[in-house]
Amino acid sequence: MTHCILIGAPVDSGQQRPGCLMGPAAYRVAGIARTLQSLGHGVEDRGDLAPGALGSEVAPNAAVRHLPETVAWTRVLAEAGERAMAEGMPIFLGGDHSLSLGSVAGVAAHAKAQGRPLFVLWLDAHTDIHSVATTESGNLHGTPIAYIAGRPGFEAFPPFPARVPEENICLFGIRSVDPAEHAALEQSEITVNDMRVLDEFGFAVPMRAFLEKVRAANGMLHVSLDVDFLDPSVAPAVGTTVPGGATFREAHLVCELIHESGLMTSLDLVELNPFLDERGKTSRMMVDLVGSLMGRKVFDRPTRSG
Ligand code: 5AB
Ligand code: MN
Ligand code: MN
Ligand code: MN
Repeated sequence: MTHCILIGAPVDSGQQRPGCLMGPAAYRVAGIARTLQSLGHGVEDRGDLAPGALGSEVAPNAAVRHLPETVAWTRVLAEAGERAMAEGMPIFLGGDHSLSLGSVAGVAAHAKAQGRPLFVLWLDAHTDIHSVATTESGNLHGTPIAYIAGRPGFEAFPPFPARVPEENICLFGIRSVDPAEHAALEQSEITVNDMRVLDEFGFAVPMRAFLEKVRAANGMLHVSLDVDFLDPSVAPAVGTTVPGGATFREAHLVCELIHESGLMTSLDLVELNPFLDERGKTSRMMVDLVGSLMGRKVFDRPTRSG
């Protein structure tokens, strides 16, 4: 049984479709606490965070939106995340994906203090590896991977506490990559499991391979689940839909494998925009996936990866 710490992060400044700020409320309405409790876990809901006072950071790239807000959120989320890691498993209720600049910073500070390597699993249609300098849309929800990997261009942000080695980062479900991101990834050791790979090998084989790496290194595992990892037919409530995503069963299988590994130590739920939903369908789907991540299954059977 895990002590789950819910941290509401109504971040809406990393993109341009207002509504992600309603995400934490939608997860609560969809029964995230009840779901976790029914699986035997303890739940502590710390309510919603608010960004601290805004600074006057100016981006080197005129396209960039809401830099001071994003920096302020990063600070407050990193603090809350580091504190929660010492007490249980933080589950960040987003909020757009720019919240992961802060959540992963907090988790990385904790892992560093523990002397354990941190691994990051990014379930997403997008690679989110723009820097503040390369983003063309100016939407900072497309940048956290670059910050986490310690890439340049984040001078306006608090220094990342302990950069996550590229070999420890796995992007999974990818099907939309900008040219600057493509160039960055070609020069990197980050694992990119795009849909081409997942179509050929299935979801289980590459997922098990990554989880085995985490286990072999006695690593901590942060999972960042972007709603657009899922196919828009099962999860329409997201501003950046991309066709050809994970189906209902593929997504559940991924979550079941992560649970069976016993490795996950923190989780982000990001990019849910309840304003775009169809009668709560996406909110409920995300809570359902949290159930699988935290141990719901039809039958107990010996795990194959552990
Ligand atoms: B998400 C795009 N690469 O930079 C950009 O949803 C999309 O957190 C970013 O994965 C999508 O604006 C960010 C075109
Ligand atoms: Mn994302
Ligand atoms: Mn995405
Ligand atoms: Mn998105």
